[in-house]
Parts: sequence; C-alpha cells; structure tokens
Amino acid sequence: MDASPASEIALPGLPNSLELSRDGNIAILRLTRPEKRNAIDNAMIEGIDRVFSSLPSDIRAFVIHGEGEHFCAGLDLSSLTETDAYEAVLHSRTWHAAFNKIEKAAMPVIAVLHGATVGGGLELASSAHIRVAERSTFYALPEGQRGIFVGGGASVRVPKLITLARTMDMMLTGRTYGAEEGVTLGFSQYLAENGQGLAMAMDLARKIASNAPLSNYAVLHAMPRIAESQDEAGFFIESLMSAIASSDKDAKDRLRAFLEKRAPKVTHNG
Ligand code: 1HE
Repeated sequence: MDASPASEIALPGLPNSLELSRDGNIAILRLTRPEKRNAIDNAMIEGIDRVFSSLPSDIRAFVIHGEGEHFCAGLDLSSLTETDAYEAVLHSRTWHAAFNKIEKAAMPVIAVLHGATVGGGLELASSAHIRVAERSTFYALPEGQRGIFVGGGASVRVPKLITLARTMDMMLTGRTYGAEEGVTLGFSQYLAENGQGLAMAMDLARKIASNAPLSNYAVLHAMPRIAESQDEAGFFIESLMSAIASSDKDAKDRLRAFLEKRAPKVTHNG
C-alpha cells in the first residue's frame, strides 16, 4: 500500500498502531501495526472509538486502510488468554461500541482491504459502508478454529453482506473466500488491483464528499432503518426523509443549477 498523503489530525493519546490524517475534507485512518498483521488490541479499539467520537465537523467522507501485507488479522489473540466470561462480554461490547460508531458515523466510511481480512478484521470492514478489495484480499472467520465465537459484530453484519447460510458455513468449516469471488458475493462493492485500493477509495470518497451532506446522511441513517421496517413504515420514513432533504438549501441550489444547465448530466460509460 502507498503511504497516505495528507496532514495529520492531532488526537492526543492515539496509540502508535493508528494514524489519523486528512486530505481536504476526507479523513484517513491507517492501521499501523504491520508486525502483528494489524491485529486489534484494546488500545486500538479504544483509539477507533475515540477517532469516531472526535472527528472535525467538516469531514465529509472517511477512509480506513492498513499498512503492510494484510488489512487486519482480527483480534489480538494474546489479549484473550486470561479473561473470564464476564470480562469477555465487556470486551466484546467495547468492539460493538467502536464499530457501531463507524456504522453510525455522520459521513460515509470506506474500508480498503488487502491480504487477510479475517475475524475481527472482517468485523471492522463490515462496519464500513463501502469496501474496496484489492485482488490479494481474502476473507475468513477463524474463530471456531481458535475455540471462540465472533464478538465484534460479525454475526449481525456479515450475514447482511453474504447471507446467513454462507456466514455459518465460514464459521463452521473455516472456508475462505478471495477478492474476486468476494465482490460477487457481496463482501466488497469494488475490486481493485493490488496497490490501487487506496487511490480508488480516495476517488470514491471525493465523489461522496461532493454530494450534499444531508443526502449522504439520509442514505446512511434512513436506508438501514427503512430496510428493517415494515413496508408501510418504510414508505413513511422515506417520505419524511425526502421532504427534509429537498427542503435543504443545498438541494434547492443543486436543483436550480441542473435546470439552468449548470450541473453535469448523468452519464454512463458502459
Ligand atoms: C497475531 C495475530 C493475531 C498475526 N493476534 N498476533 N485471527 C486469526 O485467527 C488470524 C491469525 N493470523 C493468521 O492467520 C496469520 O497471522 C495471517 C494469515 C493473518 C498472516 O500470516 P503471515 O504469515 O503474514 O504472518 P504471521 O507470521 O502469522 O504473523 C506475524 C506476527 O503477527 C506473528 O507474531 P511474531 O511475534 O511471531 O512475529 C503472529 O503471531 C502475529 N499475529 N495475527 C496476535 N490475530 C472481537 S472478537 C474477534 C475474534 C477474532 O478476530 S478471532 C480471529 C483471530
């Protein structure tokens, strides 16, 4: 992976395993623990939680990526050996809290995947809104082989991407999937050449950041709730969200720009 561009966002107390920067109105979080394949320890979870609690308000899109040969090897297994059941529940809840902040962020989050995207690494990836997978990416849920169970949200989020049956098969048999298959199955929305994932994600982030912030917010916060609602409630939420979005000044300016032929048309390059 290329080094990220951009200026650092100062967030005191962030562990050395995380690097936060910005490029214009796009924030970039880099997992910087390649010697442990970006395995996630408590300091990283606390750091991720803090990053998503303290973002500058002008950030319009967010990109997460990892240093080294792998996006993320999941939970740092050395941190679980001495915990009892109660501590383990609380530990899992810290992951849920951090990853829920990603999923419920005010701005879209794009994860750039490469190499191992396994266990908690897949849980981190699946809490993002868009995944760009380089060809080297492979997915696994090896918790069963380690004698444990997923604890960072995989049981909720991964079935929404690839179906419950496939998720259970991965958990039971240790089955892995690669990047090409992964884009067909729903692990990622985009496939990138090795080394090109960050550039692709930054292009997507720039497109996203050029939308009206309220439109993006509506997509992130209304769509999942509508998907989990009865149709009638969904239609009603849609109407309310639509009315709120179209009454925003940004919407009025953009609609006028189109009608006055100052805005680009929709094009398709096949
Ligand atoms: C680690 C971890 C880790 C690597 N915790 N230390 N996750 C797993 O079960 C995946 C475990 N990891 C692997 O299968 C492999 O390391 C990889 C396929 C990711 C990469 O292989 P490779 O050959 O590039 O690296 P390596 O030589 O295996 O690892 C390099 C170092 O990273 C080595 O430490 P070293 O001190 O010997 O140099 C590894 O021990 C260390 N390392 N992965 C701790 N995960 C909230 S619940 C979530 C539950 C889970 O995520 S379970 C899945 C855990």
